[in-house]
Amino acid sequence: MICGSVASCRLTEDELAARAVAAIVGAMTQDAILERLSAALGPKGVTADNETLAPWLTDWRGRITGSAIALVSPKNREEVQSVVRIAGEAGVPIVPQGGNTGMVAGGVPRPHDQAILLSLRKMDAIRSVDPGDNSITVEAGTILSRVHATAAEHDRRFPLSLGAKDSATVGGLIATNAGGTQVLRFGSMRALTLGIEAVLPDGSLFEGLSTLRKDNRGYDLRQLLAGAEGTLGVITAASLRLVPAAPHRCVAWLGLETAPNALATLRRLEAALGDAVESFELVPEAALALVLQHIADTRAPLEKAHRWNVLVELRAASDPEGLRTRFETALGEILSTGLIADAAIAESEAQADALWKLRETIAEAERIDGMAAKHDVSVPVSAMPDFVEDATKAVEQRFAGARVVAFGHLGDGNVHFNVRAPAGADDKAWFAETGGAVNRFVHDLTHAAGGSLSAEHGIGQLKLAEFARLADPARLAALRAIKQALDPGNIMNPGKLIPLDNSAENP
Ligand code: FAD
Ligand code: 2HG
Ligand code: ZN
Repeated sequence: MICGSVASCRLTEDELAARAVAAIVGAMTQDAILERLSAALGPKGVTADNETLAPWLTDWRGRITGSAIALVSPKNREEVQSVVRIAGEAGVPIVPQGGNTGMVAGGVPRPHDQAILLSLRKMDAIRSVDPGDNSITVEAGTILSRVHATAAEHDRRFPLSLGAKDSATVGGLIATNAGGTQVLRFGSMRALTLGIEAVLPDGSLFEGLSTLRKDNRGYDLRQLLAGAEGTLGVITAASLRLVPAAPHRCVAWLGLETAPNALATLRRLEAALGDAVESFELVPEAALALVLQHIADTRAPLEKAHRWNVLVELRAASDPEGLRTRFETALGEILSTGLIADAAIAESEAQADALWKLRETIAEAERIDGMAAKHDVSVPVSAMPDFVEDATKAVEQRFAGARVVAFGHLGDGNVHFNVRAPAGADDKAWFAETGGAVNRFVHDLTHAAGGSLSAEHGIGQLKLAEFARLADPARLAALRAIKQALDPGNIMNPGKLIPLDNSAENP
């Protein structure tokens, strides 16, 4: 093996397997590890059964299938502590996993890992809701839609949502600092996380479940664990910020011809309606077509197809008629300027849900259709409309026949700039040959525009080499130093997020 630059460091499968085996045999045999895990968690908390493990070893996109010696499902934080201590003593990697809906294969082991896959899904208790404090405290395995429902029972809202809300867990959302479709108004998961309880790599418990809005006791460990993708510890519970309920909503679908027109429309709506504007999602014609083709019970919301579409949602606590009237007036004025070509406002909750379905199932429709090189990029909001149009042309010119589907969170300066193989091409062969060059091309354009190659999905395994290629050395050095300080044995989700130079952890 020759290790040159960080990005070019590669081990053969045999070398990787040999290292994994050596690591285990060096410390404790696999049987001994399983025995200790079973003793700590009981037989129901540990399985090495291939069939049970299989669905959790491959990431949602189907890009990586990892290997694990066991799937462990602790019931409480003490059991998590036991698992972390056993893994530390045995020198075996731990991969924390929530709903396994992540987009960058951070929640599945690497192919050679022989890891302990630590599922938080059994830890899903709602510990408390405090409406007076506008906060909720839940265990890490609680599914997002349950947080929504529980908040609603208390006349409150948890204002972060995304297409995977019925599977994604609070632990995973925090660990990836997830964004979603309400960031425009309320920010990403970091902004909504008040406190965290976590098991650190040495097995100690960080008891940071406070709901304090102000707390200046030095480095913010809560914010360090958020976005750490499980590399600094296992989140076992979290306190989250709630906001007042806003039961009235107006949802509309707009048709327009350019991306700059979309941003201009957002700014006009904000001027007219203030922060009632909670979501503003860009959907290109090609994404809508994929949804209509692959997702059952969907239909085109406007009479004609438009190059671009936008889904807008407004929310208010009271006066639904007033909200609707102000929305109609604002849309009428924008229509008269020609910025938008057509608009349909949902007349009922069912229609509003149907419009949201068109937006939230894009990822699923794209997955059904075939492979895509996904680029979760952000640039300054004001630069995004031109970036989308220009980068699309540049990619289509550079890679003949490539089809760009760029959609998402325009109001946050974040689109999913996904590139599909030419129509009729053999997906697999095209991506094997061209995928790397496409990634580098899109990320170079993003970098040149002052942007980020990971706006909301994280780095995981899939963006590691590109992160190493483009990140500034000071950022990488600081990440590595923090990782080394908290996890000197490198047992917490190794090979994710942090590119280590010339080592086995950077495949
Ligand atoms: P997993 O996929 O299980 O894990 C993700 C990462 O978090 C891994 O690195 C894992 O090791 C770590 N992790 C999980 N639990 C813990 C824990 N308790 N402690 C420490 N580390 C942990 N993402 C967005 O940001 N915005 C979107 O709009 C969006 N839409 C999506 C739509 C669809 C249809 C799908 C499938 C995914 C979407 N995602 C989106 C991606 C995904 O839902 C998020 O990344 C989510 O935060 C992952 O949560 P999870 O519980 O599935 O985590
Ligand atoms: C979304 O916004 C998700 O729908 C998924 O972040 C993005 O599939 C994607 O590329
Ligand atoms: Zn997204």
